[in-house]
Amino acid sequence: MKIRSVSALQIYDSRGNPTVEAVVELADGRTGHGLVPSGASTGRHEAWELRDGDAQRFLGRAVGKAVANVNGEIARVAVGRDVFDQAGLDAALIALDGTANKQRLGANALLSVSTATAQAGAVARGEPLHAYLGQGQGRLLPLPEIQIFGGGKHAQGRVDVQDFMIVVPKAQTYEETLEVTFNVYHAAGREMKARGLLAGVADEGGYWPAFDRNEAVIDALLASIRLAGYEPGRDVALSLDIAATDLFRDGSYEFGIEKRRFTSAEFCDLMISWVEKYPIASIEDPLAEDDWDGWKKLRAAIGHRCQLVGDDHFTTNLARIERGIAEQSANAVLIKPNQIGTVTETMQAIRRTQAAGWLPVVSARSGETEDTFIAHLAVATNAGQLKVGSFSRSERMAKWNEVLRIQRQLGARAEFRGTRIFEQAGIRFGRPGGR
Ligand code: 2PG
Ligand code: MG
Repeated sequence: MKIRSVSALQIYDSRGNPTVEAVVELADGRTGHGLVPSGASTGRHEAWELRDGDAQRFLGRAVGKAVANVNGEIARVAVGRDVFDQAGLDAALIALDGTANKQRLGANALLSVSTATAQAGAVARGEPLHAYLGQGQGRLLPLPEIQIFGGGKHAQGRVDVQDFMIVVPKAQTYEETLEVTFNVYHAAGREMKARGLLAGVADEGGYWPAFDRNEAVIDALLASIRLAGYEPGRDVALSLDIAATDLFRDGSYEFGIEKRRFTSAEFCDLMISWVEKYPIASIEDPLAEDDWDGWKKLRAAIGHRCQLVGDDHFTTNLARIERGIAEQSANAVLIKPNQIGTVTETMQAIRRTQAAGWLPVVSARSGETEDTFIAHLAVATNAGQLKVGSFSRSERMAKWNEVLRIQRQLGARAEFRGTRIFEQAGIRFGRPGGR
């Protein structure tokens, strides 16, 4: 089935910022759409997000150039191609851009067309997207990592740590994870309100607490878990995204709200002490993107008992993942399609992670859209984990809900391993009973 036309328009993400939607139209008139998300705590090694930079319009954030690139150069290369040749299309897009980080045409322009093509391919085959992408091999429903409190750049630095999330070892099914999360999320909201600590809701829908210490948020999370009737560690475990690249300035790590500075070695020790003290199953970006020595030290110290996920550290970039595997700097990789810019490269990153015995965590961005591509990607690749923010706001719930629909489509073939996925990577997290 041939691609008849490719076009784009400027739409808006969950922060109201402009972003790109591409439409790939097939010879028979059917279409696929690709909507691109946008990060706030971005890594230096991410593929380039092209914005117009005209301060008079949308504070420089308009995406008219990216839209024009889709309508012009990219459309000329894509039109007439076989929609089922995703790898061929993605290779052509990469070659057309010609730069190492996709800065000429913009990774947002390229990804919109790459995902729209995948969508159109699925439509043309008459298959759900997960089945099309995974060639029918996807059946593992992901373990959700769901945010309860948000901080960092998503809450104007009101606390330093960016994501305070939970995973649910207790859950035997995907639905049970959602029910437990609902209970913890609402208990946390009630608790914050009662204590007069609620400053608002952060970018990904988690509560935005007015605390003066980062560990006070962890304590509040543990209290919320108990309030909801669960035992921390045994029933519900913690998952943090430190987003430490944002805390790293002039060679040291800084907790702004606590007015504390740490060397890399001290920050590693702090992370180790948290894993000893709290029932933490996973930590993302515990160190800055290029602090390779710190990462290696941490992995050697706690990699057997805690998932260590590289986000800014790897940026879904195969070369960086290869280096991480060679140097044993982590044991898991956050997967964000817009960090790298094409569907093919994203899937390669997942496969390489899995081949190393590491765990991929498919992730949304803090600026999201109603697109549910990543829910399908997680199932298609049997990635095993999905992180899309909190348990509120439709751009988040759209993804959790899509997994429910996929589960129904899969029927008896669907599988849920929950936190048992960690054992696959030799990670035995936490202590029964928590603190
Ligand atoms: C992250 C993401 C999502 P952002 O750091 O993992 O939480 O944030 O999209 O701002 O990079
Ligand atoms: Mg992150």
